[in-house]
Amino acid sequence: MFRRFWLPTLFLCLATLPASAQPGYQGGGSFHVQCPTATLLHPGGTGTGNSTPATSEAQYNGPVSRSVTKDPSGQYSFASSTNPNGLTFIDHGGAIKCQEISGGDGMMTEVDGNQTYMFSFGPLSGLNSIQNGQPGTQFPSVFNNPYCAGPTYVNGQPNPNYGTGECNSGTSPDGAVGVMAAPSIGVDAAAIMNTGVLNGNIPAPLMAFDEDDEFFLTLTNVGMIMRPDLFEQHTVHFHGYPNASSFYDGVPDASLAINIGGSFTYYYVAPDADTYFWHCHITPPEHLQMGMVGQLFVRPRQNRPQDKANLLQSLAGCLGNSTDGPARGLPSVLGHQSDIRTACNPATDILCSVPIPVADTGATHN
Ligand SMILES: [Cu+2]
Repeated sequence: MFRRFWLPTLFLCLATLPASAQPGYQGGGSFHVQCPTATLLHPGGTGTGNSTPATSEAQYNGPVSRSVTKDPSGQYSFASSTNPNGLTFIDHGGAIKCQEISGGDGMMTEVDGNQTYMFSFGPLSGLNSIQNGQPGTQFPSVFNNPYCAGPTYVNGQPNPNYGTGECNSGTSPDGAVGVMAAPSIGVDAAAIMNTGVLNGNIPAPLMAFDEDDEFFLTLTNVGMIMRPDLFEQHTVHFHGYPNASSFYDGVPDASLAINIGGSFTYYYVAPDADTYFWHCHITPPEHLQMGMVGQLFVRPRQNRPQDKANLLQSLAGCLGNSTDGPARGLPSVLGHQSDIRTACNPATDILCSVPIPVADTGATHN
């Protein structure tokens, strides 16, 4: 009943769109690429920890207690008559970061020049950064542009979109492969396959984002062109990482795995700055050792102090209340030590790896 009603309604709506609003191209098959520009944690705008989370970092001024009554699209409400403030949480700033990778195969050149076949992840975003030894992780403002570096893809395959509306500027070499320019919708599956097949990187594409970020990582399984006898799934597992949910942990028997021809966007928050490694978790002794392993950096919050700010103040702040700071000669602003996730007390926590200064030396940032 629902479908009989809904489909004709959809066609009717499309038919009545003005020509300029109709999609220029619709594609993607079973692939997708996902990178939101606003989220519950990072909606942007005044009164939040980062007013422009889709384009830049914000200096850390201590936690902000904030309530939201609707999601960024305004579609869903969290408020009710008994809970008029909706969701309340602590906002530490941070930003939104995105990255896109392929799971497939590739060739590794050994020191003696020998070519060795590998299972591997390959970069599908930030290609220019990857080529320059940088992470392929990008802000949405960079990621959400069609990859467009020139008439050919990195592997030498011609880019059929070059010179068209999808790729006519040559100015988004760090954009995501498969993303299409408006008004097109969907993704360009041919671009993903042309770039991702036999384009593995050893080690896997470098990832780096910041403490307090949200990270959206799209994995597309492009298959193994050198091994048509195989039908390998792939996943992404951040090793030793404080995942919010095992659903995104990439352990296939506890979660899900991505089939050939499929895309999946993993979601992470970043509570613990550290150096990690990540790998495919499909029969790890095989896929990991065949090459599906890479590095991950979560940069610490201490990289984002206010310019000219007192370093001790911005890192330590108050120990959880507004009277502690003044008692120690510090302002009453809350800081690093007020958050149980980042408080660093070496006397009681052997894992505390970012100790704050023991005394105020008057040092300032910049
Ligand atoms: Cu794998």
